[in-house]
Amino acid sequence: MPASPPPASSEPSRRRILVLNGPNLNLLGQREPDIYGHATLADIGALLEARASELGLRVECRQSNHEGVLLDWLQQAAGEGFAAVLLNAGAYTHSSIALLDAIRAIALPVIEVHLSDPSQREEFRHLSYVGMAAADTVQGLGAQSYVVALERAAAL
Ligand code: CA2
Repeated sequence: MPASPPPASSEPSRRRILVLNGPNLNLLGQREPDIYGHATLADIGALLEARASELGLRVECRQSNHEGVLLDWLQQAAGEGFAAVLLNAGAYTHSSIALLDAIRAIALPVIEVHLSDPSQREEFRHLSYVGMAAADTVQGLGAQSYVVALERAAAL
């Protein structure tokens, strides 16, 4: 009797988490290290991949300076098979009712992430439209905010 074929992959399928970064976060590590730290977005991606592997997850990191692109990625996330989204919307956090609506509209949990603690900064950063719809918020821990947010996503 012929041997049955091996499974397509010996690795059990791992839940995928989408990490979205908004405007100017591509500049991380180059300016304002006193506020945002020295880690680049690539460094944060590497940190997340290492922790995701320990947690049995996979991460995919994206960045855009365009509000509409962030909206498209949020709307497509469930269809692309992601289980949750970590979102640092940058300054759109404080201005985008469109992001608030999108987070409310999609079926996936979205965890708001910030490197700094906006509540301890200028008054105009105290309002978060993203936070009004997000399942959770992690802020003020520098690059570690993303890692803690990933751990929260794993626990969901
Ligand atoms: O603390 C955060 O993660 C923020 O989302 C960062 C945003 C800011 O508008 C939010 O209030 C809080 C700004 C990101 C800009 O990133 C830069 C990185 C390097 C140099 C300049 C800006």
